[in-house]
Amino acid sequence: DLNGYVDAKNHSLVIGGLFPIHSRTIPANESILETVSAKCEGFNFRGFRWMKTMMHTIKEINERKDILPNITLGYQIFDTCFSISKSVEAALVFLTGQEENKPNFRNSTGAYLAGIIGAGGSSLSIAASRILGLYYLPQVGYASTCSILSDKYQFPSYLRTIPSDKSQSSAMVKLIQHFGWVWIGTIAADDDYGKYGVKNLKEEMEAVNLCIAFSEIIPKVYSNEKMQQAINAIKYSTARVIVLYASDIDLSPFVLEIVYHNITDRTWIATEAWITSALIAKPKYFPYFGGTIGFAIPRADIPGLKEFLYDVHPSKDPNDVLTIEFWQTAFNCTWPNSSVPYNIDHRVNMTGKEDRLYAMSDKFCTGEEKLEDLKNTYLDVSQLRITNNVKQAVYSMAYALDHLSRCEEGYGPYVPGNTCAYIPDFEPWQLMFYLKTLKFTTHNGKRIEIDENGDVFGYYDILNWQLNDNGEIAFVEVGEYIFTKSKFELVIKENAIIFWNTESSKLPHSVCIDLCPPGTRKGIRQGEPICCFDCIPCADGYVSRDPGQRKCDQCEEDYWSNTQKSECMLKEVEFLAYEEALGFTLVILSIFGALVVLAVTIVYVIYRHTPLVNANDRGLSFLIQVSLVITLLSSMLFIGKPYNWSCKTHQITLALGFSLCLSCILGKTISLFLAYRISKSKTQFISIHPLYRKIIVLSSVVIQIGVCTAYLILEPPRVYKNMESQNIKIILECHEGSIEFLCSMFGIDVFLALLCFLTTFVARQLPDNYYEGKCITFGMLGFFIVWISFVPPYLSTKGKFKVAVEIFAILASSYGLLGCIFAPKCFIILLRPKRNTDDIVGGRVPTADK
Ligand code: TCR
Repeated sequence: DLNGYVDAKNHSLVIGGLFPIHSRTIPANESILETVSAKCEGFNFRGFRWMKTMMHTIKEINERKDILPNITLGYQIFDTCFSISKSVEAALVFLTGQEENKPNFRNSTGAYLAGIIGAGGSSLSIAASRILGLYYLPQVGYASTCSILSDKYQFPSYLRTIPSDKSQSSAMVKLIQHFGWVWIGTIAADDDYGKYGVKNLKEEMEAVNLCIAFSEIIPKVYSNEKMQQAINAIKYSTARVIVLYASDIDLSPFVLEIVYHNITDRTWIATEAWITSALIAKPKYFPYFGGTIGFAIPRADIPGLKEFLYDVHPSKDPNDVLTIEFWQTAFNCTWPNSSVPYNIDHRVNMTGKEDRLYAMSDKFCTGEEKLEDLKNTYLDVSQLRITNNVKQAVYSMAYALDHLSRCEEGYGPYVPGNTCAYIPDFEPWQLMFYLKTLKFTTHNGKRIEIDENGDVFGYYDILNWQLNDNGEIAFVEVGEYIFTKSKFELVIKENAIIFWNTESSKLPHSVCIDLCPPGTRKGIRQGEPICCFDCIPCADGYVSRDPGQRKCDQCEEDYWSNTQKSECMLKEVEFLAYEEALGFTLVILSIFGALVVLAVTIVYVIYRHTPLVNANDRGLSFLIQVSLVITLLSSMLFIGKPYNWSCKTHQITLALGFSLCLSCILGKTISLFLAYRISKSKTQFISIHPLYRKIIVLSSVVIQIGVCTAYLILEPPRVYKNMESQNIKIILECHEGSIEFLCSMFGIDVFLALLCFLTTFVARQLPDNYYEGKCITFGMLGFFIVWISFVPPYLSTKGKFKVAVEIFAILASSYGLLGCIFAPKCFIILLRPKRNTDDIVGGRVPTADK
């Protein structure tokens, strides 16, 4: 029941071969289950070519004089129908010689079986190898790439001339990283090739923090439900780049499904199994699969193969059912009198989506059909990749046999005794010995070295599907991946990729979530892949400068985050500056005040001989004016950037200014007070001696100076950067140093002010030409009101406004005193000179000492 070819006559040694000449077995009819081998369908031109290549290679080897000169090789080839069952069946036939149930390595042809080439797909090779491995029968694969076949414990006699998928998976990861994709979908065939391939890929991707968006399986036997699951995953995922790990044969129904659902705008990463497959690379699929990028094993030219392939005709052998089927399928006709049934597709109908590989035809074949006219995979020798592997697999077997045949007794490899093995009756493991360490150079100068795992290294071409001028799909080489045991190198020729199958025709962008922009950080989503995350804005005072940061960095001292949280900015320094309107106005006010005081002084100097000026101590009046200038100008020390010196001076000048001013006023009010007491007791008016007044003034100023000096020495005020009250600003302010000292300093002033008030209040009734008593009472009242009302705003404001409030209070109280003490007097001096006399108007003038 196995289809195939045998050429064993006159040969003592044959090589077995397993090729997928059909794509699938026909599902058995359940009502008549018999123990017969399944029938096959879906003629596979590519497999047919591979098989022909094996025949051609054996022919070539037999013709060569340098390899196996005295031995001609035969072959026995079976069609695996791309199915495990057929492969196992074939393996058993190889071993048992069909009827016999005990292996004797003399196969059904009667010749010795050296080893087996094949099978195509990994699952088939694995299945066959499990049996062949039992007897250590050498098996050289040409297309099975599954990574577990490297495991010599499980597959002791398996070798291959194609690199393992381990290499391809790492190449894919490099490619994915190269293009900056991180969110990848995977689709695998439901076999060892697909599943192990995706497993390897997954592991490699996880190692470099790439994520799998979805991982789906294409069913082997068409099932609408399973197919829809895969299709939906593709449709609804944000992954724009998808790895497709499957053989082309398994892929065809999936491709139809993609076309049916009109899924475009995806970039497919192809494995070497379908990148150059004529089944998929059809121009009609280009809108869906254009731009596919993937790996291919190197292409080679095989001299003489083309002629050998063309040398095929069904009339040569009426029993050659495969050739007849080939002819029928290729030319879409029926060979007369043949037992080969015309190909019918038994696959489950894909309801309207069917892409019948073979259409019915009642046309008879004439035998005159021209192969030259045919555009067929079988005859296309432009992409010989796996085909070349078949050739190398046959050659490995031949070279191993050749080495074995050249063994010299006594120098042989087998211990003990350094014995040799002889063709034809050697043990399989004896040939394995030569195969395991095989190194040879191919017809096109490539080196093949089979390592201890039965694997080879080499390189992959990176191909890209582009449309050429004829409207056909061209496999454009856009780079390569070179790998040896220690070296892995990916080279991509970026400008060779002229087409991307995306809406924008630009490089696709496949991420779950875009990199977090500066100002945010990655926030892990519980239970989701690491490529899907939230972008959480940084907290105040923290920034992330680069996109994709995992955490935000805290700004250094004096720095604060900007509103976007992307940069630390120097904090704004706040103080009451001269330049700004508020500061400027205050400066003007204080200078103006000082000028007014100066004007009063000038008036006083000019009229220094008039009674008014001389009344109640001229010297004190001048001192008051001086002290008012000091207090008014001291307010300017509060403005501008605070320094340690300005913090120290401003409070002290202010306190000193006020104590001087108030003590002078006290000097005056005491005179008035005494005058009043005397007027009450009707005794002779005695004025207080000027010396006492000076002593009062001096002593209070000296006390004040003492307190100030102690303050400055013990706990002086200093500049203080206030960062707590506002994050984005540094408030430069003066720290008092010691509150106690400050209070006692101003306490003295308050005490003086109280004394002034009390003394004048008592004496306010005193008849007075110049209303001095009343004015001072009034002035003192004003002074109190200003400073009492100063407290609440001072406590409730911050930063520069606090300073402004204080300056206002200083200015207001100074202006108040100026206005109350000197304004009425200047008024009289300048505008009512008649009243500037010694005469008493309605009372006694307290005569000041002259
Ligand atoms: N390894 C696949 C089968 C396969 C194949 C191919 C089939 C490969 N390359 C080309 C047809 C054409 C790579 C496997 O199953 O291991």
